[in-house]
Amino acid sequence: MSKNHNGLKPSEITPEEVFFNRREILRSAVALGLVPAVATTAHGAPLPPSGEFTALQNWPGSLSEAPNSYEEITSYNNYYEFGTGKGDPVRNAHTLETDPWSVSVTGEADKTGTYTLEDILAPHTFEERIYRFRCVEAWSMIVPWVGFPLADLLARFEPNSEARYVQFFTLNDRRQMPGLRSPVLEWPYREGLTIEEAMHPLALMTVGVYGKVLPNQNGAPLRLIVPWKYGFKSIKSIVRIHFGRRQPQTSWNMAAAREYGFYSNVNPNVDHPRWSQATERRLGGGLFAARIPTLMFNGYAEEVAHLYSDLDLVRNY
Ligand SMILES: Nc1nc2c(c(=O)[nH]1)N[C@H]1C(S)=C(S)[C@@H](COP(=O)(O)O)O[C@H]1N2
Ligand SMILES: [Mo]
Repeated sequence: MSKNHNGLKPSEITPEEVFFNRREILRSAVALGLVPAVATTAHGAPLPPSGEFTALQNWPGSLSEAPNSYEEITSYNNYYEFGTGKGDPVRNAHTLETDPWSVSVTGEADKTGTYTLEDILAPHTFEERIYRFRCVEAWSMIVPWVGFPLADLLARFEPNSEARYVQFFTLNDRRQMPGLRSPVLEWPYREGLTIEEAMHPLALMTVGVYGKVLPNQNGAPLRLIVPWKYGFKSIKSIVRIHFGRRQPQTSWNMAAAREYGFYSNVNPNVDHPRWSQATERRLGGGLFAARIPTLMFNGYAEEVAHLYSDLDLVRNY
C-alpha cells in the first residue's frame, strides 16, 4: 500500500463512513487471502504493547529539576469524566477502552477523515520532555512526559489558510465514563488553541509518562500538553481535531467565562477571580510546604511570549 510523503495513506483521506466501509471491505479481502494483512501498524511506531518505551529520545530542552514521582503524577488527577475528586480518576478510569482508538479530523484542512491511533503515531519519534505542569488550582508538578510535537501531526493534515484555530474533543461515552452523568461541564470536554499556539514546538502530543504508556487517568491514549498554559488546556483522550476559522468553544470557558478565558496562559499577574495566581504549591512537598512564586508563562516566557506581543493579557486571560 503506497504512502504519500507525509505518511498518510489515500484510503484514510475520506469521510468517516466511506473510510469505515473500506475498512470492512479490506477486512473481508484479508480474510479471503487477497491482500496481506499489513494493516497500518506494519512499519509504524504504535504504542509499545509492553507498556514501556524502549528507544526514547531525550529532549535537550527538558528541565533539570527532579520530576515528581510516578505515584504523584498518576494518582492526583483532574479528569472530570471519571469524577471531580483528585482521587477519582485513578479509581474509576479503568473502564476507559483505549484500544482500538481513532481520531477524526474535520474542518479547514485538506486531509480530513478518520485515522486509527496507529496511523496517527506511525511516522513520529517519541521523546521524553521534562516539563513544568501547573493546574489553575495553584498546584504544580514536574513531569517527564513522552510524546512528539503537536505541530508535526497537524502539518500532516495540511490545514489550509482559513485554519486560524484548532479545537480538540475528548471521548464522550457514558458507558465508559461515569462522570458524564453529572452536568459539571458541557460534554464532550473540548479545548482550543490558535493555530500559532498549536504549531509552537513546545506543544506536545502526549502518549506517555515516565517512559510508560499513559495510564487512563492521565488521558490515554493521546492527550495534549501545553506547558505554558493552565492544566485544563491540556485535554485528555482526544477523539477529534477540528480546524476552524473562529475562536472555538472551550469547556471551562462555557462553564464560567469570567474565570476561564480562551487563552489561559499561566500568568502570576492576573488573578483568578476567586484566588491569587501569584504562587503555587509543588505537589509532593506536603501541605505545609512553602508556596513558590509562579513564573510568567509557567517559566516558558522566552519561548512563547512573542505569540502574545499584540495582546492585552489582562483582558485576554
Ligand atoms: N477530558 C478532560 N481533559 C482534562 C481534564 C478533564 O477533566 N477532562 N482536566 C484538565 C485539568 S483541570 C488538568 S489540571 C489536567 C490534569 O492532568 P493530569 O491528571 O495528567 O495531571 O488535565 C486537563 N485535561
Ligand atoms: Mo487544572
